[in-house]
Amino acid sequence: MSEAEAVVDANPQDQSASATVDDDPFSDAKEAFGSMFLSEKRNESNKLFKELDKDRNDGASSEEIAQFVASNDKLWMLLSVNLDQPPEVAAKIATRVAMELATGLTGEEAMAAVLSKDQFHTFRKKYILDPAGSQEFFFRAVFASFDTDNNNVLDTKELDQFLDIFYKSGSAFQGAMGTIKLPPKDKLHDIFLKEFDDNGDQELSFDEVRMIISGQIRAEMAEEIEAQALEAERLEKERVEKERLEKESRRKEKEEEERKKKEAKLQGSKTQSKSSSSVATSSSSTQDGTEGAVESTNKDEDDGCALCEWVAGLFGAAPAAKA
Ligand SMILES: [Ca+2]
Ligand SMILES: [Ca+2]
Ligand SMILES: [Ca+2]
Repeated sequence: MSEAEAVVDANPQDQSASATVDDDPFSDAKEAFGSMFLSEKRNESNKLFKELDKDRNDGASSEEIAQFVASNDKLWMLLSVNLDQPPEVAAKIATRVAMELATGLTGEEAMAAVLSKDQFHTFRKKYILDPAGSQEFFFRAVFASFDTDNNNVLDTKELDQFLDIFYKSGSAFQGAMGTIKLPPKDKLHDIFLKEFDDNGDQELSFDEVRMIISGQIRAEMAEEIEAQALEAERLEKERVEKERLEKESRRKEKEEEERKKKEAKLQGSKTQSKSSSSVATSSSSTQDGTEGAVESTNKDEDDGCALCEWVAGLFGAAPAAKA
């Protein structure tokens, strides 16, 4: 196992900034001279930098920062828990965000950069040691985890995945909308673009959705979304009712059709019965033998109605008359 792997595999808690310094009983003495000129935090940063700079080129590559991030669970644990990401995925996202924030570059450029000791310290002071900064780091990591193509804006597909977090029960972001009832997702998608896409490029940057990710959604915005949600609900109810009425009217039409069909059939039968009534009546007394068979063949058509029985009786009479 290489030294680098050993750092990653060790308990992350033991590798945190303060633990590393405190574990060395001589650290104060060793750094005493430097401390006269540099702050304690700066000394800690320098020590950490020396540890993470495995190839000793006085620069921190993204691979070296990746190992530093992996050993600082504070940088990725929240992301892993809140977005249900495996630790290694969350750590990878956190590394990208760290490189971007430390260099001021984006995407591939940031990952290809090498951090100086100063850049590392500035990043550590601003985004790890400062509570507000570490919250900002988390929000940026949340955004980054949805910006899957690393271009720093959420396109349509990425925004859809981002919106899912508001519908997931138990998600910390569910509360970001307060207690409002969310509209269907395609509707929320439109609302988000309408409300947050300040530059109108149909994509959302971190700054455009910062309010949402940080849960500082404006009150009137929540009201607007709720109003739109209620309107969407009303329209949906209207649609369902309309569908029900249409179905009902189709059913009635069909019933009417059936009724007319039967009536026509009945008319036809009456006509037939009129023309053959004399024969039927005259032969009715001799029909006992064939009646059962005829009744059973007519049963397939319509079961058990008085009219059918009556019709069956008529037809039952006819063949016998021929015979
Ligand atoms: Ca290095
Ligand atoms: Ca993107
Ligand atoms: Ca935009």
